[in-house]
Amino acid sequence: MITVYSEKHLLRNPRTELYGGELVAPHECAQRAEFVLDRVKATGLGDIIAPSQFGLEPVVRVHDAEFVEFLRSAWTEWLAAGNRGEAIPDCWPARRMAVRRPNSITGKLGYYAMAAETSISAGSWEAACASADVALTAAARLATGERGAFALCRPPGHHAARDLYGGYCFLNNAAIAAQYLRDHGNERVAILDVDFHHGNGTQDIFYARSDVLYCSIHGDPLDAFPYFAGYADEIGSGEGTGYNLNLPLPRGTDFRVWRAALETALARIVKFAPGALVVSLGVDTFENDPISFFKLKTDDFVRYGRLISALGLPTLFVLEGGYAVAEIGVNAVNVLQEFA
Ligand code: SP5
Ligand code: ZN
Repeated sequence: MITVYSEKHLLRNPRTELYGGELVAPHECAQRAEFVLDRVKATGLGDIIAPSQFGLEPVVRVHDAEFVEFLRSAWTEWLAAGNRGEAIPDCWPARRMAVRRPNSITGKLGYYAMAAETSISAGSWEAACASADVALTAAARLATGERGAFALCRPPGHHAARDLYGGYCFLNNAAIAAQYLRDHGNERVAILDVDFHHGNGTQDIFYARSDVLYCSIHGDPLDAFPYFAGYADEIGSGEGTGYNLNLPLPRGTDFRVWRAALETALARIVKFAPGALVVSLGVDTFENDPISFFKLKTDDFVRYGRLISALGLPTLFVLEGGYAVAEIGVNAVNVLQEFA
């Protein structure tokens, strides 16, 4: 199975993450991608290729053009305004306030951010573009007939909505890839999101559509980030009603319980009969993940990779979260084992 990787992920190297009332070293760090790459090499998963550049056209198929322009210029504007630290929002359009885009960079950060942990720093935009290119390059491999491909994306993407960034995400790599697959020969595309967190961004992008099915298994938003999306009664809207499936699970969920939810999601995907499957592959479901509360063990990742493989669909794996840095490579590549 082919892996697409770009060393441009190193350009995403913030110093800060707002966490527990402190500015700490970011959980979403460069070492994550390096450990996954090392494991791909060590296991001989398959060839590793660099991405091609697709430009912004496939990006603005799912993102708002003014939002994309904001991301492109945010760091320059932040510095020009005389700020010394990294760009962090400190004011939001809360209930009954005007949801309108201000001119000031600090106002725009609040307008476009869905969370404050994701500091914008030099190079973040360039890394986000390279990450989208990684997903698109892998998607193009599927479009030309390969059965499986692994997009080793960093930064991750599934919290980025049409016009929102946050949750360590800027551009929604999986959504951009799913739209690309729609635009290149597939009438229906399914997205299976197995990251510990609900992919509020992916849900948002496809919420009113019946041509892209979104299924997610995640920590119950009553107790887990992103808190304001991921409830079971979010089923889609308009034509998209019935094409969004959220399976929130409680603290302490182990593989027995998690697998039952996976089987529910897989049954829904089989009924949908997609031409291709995009897996938002976060391995923060791991028992030792520092910011999550599921209890999956290293071998469980092999087991669920088999279940996904058994669908027999052309499948694109897009790396999302996973913060037990030393184990992320083994856990992620375990999922891919059956495909290789
Ligand atoms: C892609 C992805 O996995 N993004 C995750 C973003 C998480 N953002 C903030 C998480 C805050 C977690 N707080 C946990 C408290 C544990 N004591
Ligand atoms: Zn996550």
